[in-house]
Amino acid sequence: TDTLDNGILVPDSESVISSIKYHAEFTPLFSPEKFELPKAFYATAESVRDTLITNWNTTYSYHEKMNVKQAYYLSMEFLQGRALLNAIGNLELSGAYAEALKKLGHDLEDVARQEQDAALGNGGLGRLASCFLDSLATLNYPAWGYGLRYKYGLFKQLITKDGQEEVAESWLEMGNPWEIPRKDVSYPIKFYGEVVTGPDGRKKWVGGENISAVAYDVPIPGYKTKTTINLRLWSTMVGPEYFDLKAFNSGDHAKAYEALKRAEKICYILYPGDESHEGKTLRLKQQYTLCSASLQDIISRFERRSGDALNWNEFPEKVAVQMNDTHPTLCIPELLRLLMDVKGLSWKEAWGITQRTVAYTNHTVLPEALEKWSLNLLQELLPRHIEIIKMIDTELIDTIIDEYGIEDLELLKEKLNQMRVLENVELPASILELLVQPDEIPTVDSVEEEEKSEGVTEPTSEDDELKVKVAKDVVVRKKVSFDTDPKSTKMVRMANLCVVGGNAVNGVAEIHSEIVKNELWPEKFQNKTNGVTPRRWISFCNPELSKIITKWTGTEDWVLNTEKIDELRKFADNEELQSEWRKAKRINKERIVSFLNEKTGYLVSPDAMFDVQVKRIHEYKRQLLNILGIVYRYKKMKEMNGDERKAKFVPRVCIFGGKAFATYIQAKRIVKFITDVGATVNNDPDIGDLLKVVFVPDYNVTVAEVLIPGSDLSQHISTAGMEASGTSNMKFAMNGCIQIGTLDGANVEIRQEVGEQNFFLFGAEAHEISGLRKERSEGKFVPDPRFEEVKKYVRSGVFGPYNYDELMGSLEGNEGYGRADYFLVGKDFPAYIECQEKVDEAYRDQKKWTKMSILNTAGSYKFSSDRTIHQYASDIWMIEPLVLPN
Ligand code: 26R
Repeated sequence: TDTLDNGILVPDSESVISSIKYHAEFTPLFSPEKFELPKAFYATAESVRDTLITNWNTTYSYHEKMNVKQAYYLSMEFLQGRALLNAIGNLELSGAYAEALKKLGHDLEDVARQEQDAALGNGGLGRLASCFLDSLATLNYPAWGYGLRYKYGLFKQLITKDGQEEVAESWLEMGNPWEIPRKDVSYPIKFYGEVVTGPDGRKKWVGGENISAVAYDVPIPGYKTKTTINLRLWSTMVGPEYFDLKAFNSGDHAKAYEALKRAEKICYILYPGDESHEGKTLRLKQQYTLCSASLQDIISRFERRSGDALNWNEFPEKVAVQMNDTHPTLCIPELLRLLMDVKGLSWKEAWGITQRTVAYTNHTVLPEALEKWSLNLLQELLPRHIEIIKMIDTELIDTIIDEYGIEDLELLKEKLNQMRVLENVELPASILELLVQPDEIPTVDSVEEEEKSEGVTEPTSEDDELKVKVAKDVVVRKKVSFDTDPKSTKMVRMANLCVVGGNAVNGVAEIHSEIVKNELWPEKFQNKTNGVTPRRWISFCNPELSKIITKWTGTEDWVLNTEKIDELRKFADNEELQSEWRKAKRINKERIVSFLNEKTGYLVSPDAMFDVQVKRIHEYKRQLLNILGIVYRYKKMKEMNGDERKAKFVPRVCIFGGKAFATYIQAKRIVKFITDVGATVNNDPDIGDLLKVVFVPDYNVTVAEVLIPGSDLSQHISTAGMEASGTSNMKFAMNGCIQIGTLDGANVEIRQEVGEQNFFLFGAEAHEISGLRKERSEGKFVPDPRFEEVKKYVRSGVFGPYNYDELMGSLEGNEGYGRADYFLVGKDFPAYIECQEKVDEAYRDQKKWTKMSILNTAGSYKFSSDRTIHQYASDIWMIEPLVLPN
């Protein structure tokens, strides 16, 4: 065992062997006699966990002692993927473990493949949270993640002859070696019930349904540092007193378990994101559980660390809470409730503290993904929170009136409609009154006069004051009818609540942050361009490339200081580097070949260009544009003879991967379409290796780690203005993969960094989109004949009997097909296929292509999540790194 400069103990392979053997012997999961792969994995993981726990404890007690400000990243999703290779990589123990396992008869890679992906997330937003944790630990920031411990992660995707099928992903079945259950850390969570006022005048929330949230800690190791931070995941349950023994004994078993099941159910499944869909109450319970448990935990830590010097005004000096999208918005009313009702602070104090503590990141501008909760549901489930939300709304209205005045009522109306937290809810009476000019206020005389003119002879009321009040109300309501249709549902707009309640609001790429900005608090709005961790997304998933980067930059420092990668730029033409670069890519492509063969049965050639689009299936991401481009290519190939074909086209393997939300019919049609095209093209003897179309089932973090290093071209082709950032685009660039893309999200910045000549750009720009949609709806758009040709070809039945009318119809706006090519596939189609021809041309010149590839890696250094995290730390959280003493 050795000690490194940074004080880290590095065990040799002998001590690793004895630790693995120890765990193999004393882990009751498997029968004793054999040491097969599953057992080898669990024993290895547990041995690594020992080191993680030691470092976790050291980190925790140092943070406790120093009592510095800490950031908390609250997220409904963490898409962690596998942990073993990442943990030993970060701990610099890969060599020791590989050697130890070899001596025990196993290959480290095979052992690692035993691990289940932890897929507690849907896609970009969840994976970003996980990259952030890696950077936080690596950079020694005092920070934790908080999330939910879903029993079932994101569904497993099967591809059958009917397209996608979903199967529950029971990832905890064999136990999770990376978590530490903390049965002693639990908090009460309440739903429903009612609000009463206590004798001390404080509001009290009583009755209702009561459950507990219990902590499970997942240690997150940093790279080359002892700092090991915590991802605390909550699970829900009730105590044994909720088991109804009486009911059980009388034979009513269902009733006996009822309370238990109701509590446990909350953490059963990860809610599918990427489109807003139902299951509302459960999702709201999940969100509230995350917020309440985490805040109670944070508050109790604050109190403990403060000791006798407890001062609530210092709370924001010790705590920063980041809300990952609006999903944890209930943090705002919950923190207010805890501070006022439990800790006894005034509204004013509590509101000031809350605003200084929380901040919000927006990850999407798709209107259907902007969270709104019905006021009635909230009222029922969280009665105290709705009182608080109404207070916030009232204060906000005051602020808006102060800002815009009451002279221009149309403007005021517009602003209120835009910015209020409550939607379709009438303005409070006090505010309505404010909006009436003094000379418009009716008097007793004027009211009586009006009554007379309307022929009313009997006085309607004896009470003059009441009479005036009613009359005034009528005047005001007439005057400022705030479009509150009494029939529309009253809603709470979570993003608006976040904007008022938080001290910072950020978008996730420059172009997206520009779209998100709002004029009322310009100082709150910021940009924090996303990033990805270079540990998982270069070092560990692409050792071949890593060796080359280390060799040509002269040091391994680039893993921490990615700007060093930029030094590759000056060797981009160097033949030796180029040849090493191509060899590495080739090895990675061969890995993909065997992977695809294993998963799909298709055998593709590594000589072909690997063209990859992997991401959630969504209309705005336009997998349909990609596959229609492929269909066009196929059709052209079929029209030529063999020699012409070979001369004109570069051999390609087109790879798709991604999950469609289970009830998103159109997305599922797209999956089916892609697999149908594959079945036809891949079995066409005329085509051979010139074109293959493969849909990789069950795309996840682990699949990404195989596909990204071996790709030549990757596609990021969303309708401009719709992809907030994208993060796989960054991973592909780092791995020397050239992109074809639109000017959307982080593509804009990637293109700027890697150089325009090294990026295949096409398509309409964000500012043109609404005009183009309008043009379409007015029937002024004339589609390119090649687009018409390709749709007709699909409809002719070449890809089998499935009826593609609806899919093709959606691109035309036929009656009954909905949105008239809302995503502008038809508009961008010609530019796209022409751009793809340029890709072929560039690929033929391998020297040029390799140079472009090198320049993509070199120019990608900005997209390390280390950069992003430093920006959050210094611009939003105001926290500093805290390096553990040796
Ligand atoms: C409200 C609920 C139904 C819901 C909607 C949308 C739940 C989850 C989502 C997922 C969204 C917000 C998401 O993953 N957004 C992605 O965030 C990435 C990280 O910032 C971006 O790179 C990506 O562009 C964006 O789509």
